[in-house]
Amino acid sequence: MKARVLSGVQPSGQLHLGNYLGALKNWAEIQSNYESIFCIVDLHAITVYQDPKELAEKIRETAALFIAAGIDPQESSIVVQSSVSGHAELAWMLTCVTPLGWLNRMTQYKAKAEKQETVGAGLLQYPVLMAADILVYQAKIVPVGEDQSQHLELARDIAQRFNSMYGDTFVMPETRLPAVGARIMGLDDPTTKMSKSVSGTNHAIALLDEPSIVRKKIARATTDSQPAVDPENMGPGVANLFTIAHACDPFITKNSVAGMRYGDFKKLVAEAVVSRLEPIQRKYREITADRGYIDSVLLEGQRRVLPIAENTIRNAKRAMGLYVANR
Ligand code: AQP
Repeated sequence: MKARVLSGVQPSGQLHLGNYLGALKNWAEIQSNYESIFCIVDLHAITVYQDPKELAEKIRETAALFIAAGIDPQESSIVVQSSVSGHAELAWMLTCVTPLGWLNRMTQYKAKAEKQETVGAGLLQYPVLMAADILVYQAKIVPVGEDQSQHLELARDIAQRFNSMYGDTFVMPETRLPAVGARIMGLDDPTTKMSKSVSGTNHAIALLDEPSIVRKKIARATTDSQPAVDPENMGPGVANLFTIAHACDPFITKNSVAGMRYGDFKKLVAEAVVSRLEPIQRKYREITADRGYIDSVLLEGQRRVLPIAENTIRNAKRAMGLYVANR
């Protein structure tokens, strides 16, 4: 039997190159070796305010981008998190075994809370819901970018605590980071992670950015005061551009860029990104031409995974002594 893989993306804005190189590309590469479930985690997105109309559109757009980036809906299940109630149900059970101090330590919570006028309880709760996403499917492998490593450790701690309090119920999940591209930084500030929720026109490259926009953004990317690429001594901006180029085209290596003037180097990076995005954008246009297609994929994904989630919920309820009807 194939081991199960679970991962997700929030439909909270435009998917960017960090999401692709840190997550989607990796998913597409490993999907045939596992039983894969890829989620559009809309319940996570609402931990900060989302415009309802936009969120509804983004959920479908995100699903279409999964497929355009190489996720095969025949092979993998593409699921909207809120369409399987087991995520939220298990999250509550796990909340009750999670010490508050564990959540207060999460760096992403601290960073996001700083930006909110009023911090919703859901923001603190976010990593418990993420643990539930993984554990409800008994997933063994969780391919994510580096920013999620701390949340994954917490998911393991929560699983362990539940298992030791109530008996073995959950499979222990493992983090799987990509070899290259685990942490793509913002073009405007190479010390912060490229992120959907950071504003600014030159922060992120969206997967649906036109080639002219990609070229413009990379031309403006922050570098440093050196004239040319020194592979042994790259500043953070140049190192980030190199990582992007190498992840998009493995033939671009430190040797091949050594001594290049920054202007030429940026052109090379831009062309590598444009070539990578072009087939994704073409496929995206094809898929979205048929409005009903995405809904049919999401319905099929839900149908496939529901029995797995229901089985885990039954087991977790029995373990805790909650009511389960005798049938
Ligand atoms: N910059 C990144 N580099 C590599 N991987 C990344 N991921 C996200 N950013 C990078 C990975 O993409 C998957 C989905 O993550 P997400 O939906 O949380 O994406 P986001 O862009 O981080 O979204 P937000 O809404 O802007 O969240 P915050 O503000 O929390 O960063 C994950 O596997 C993630 O690791």
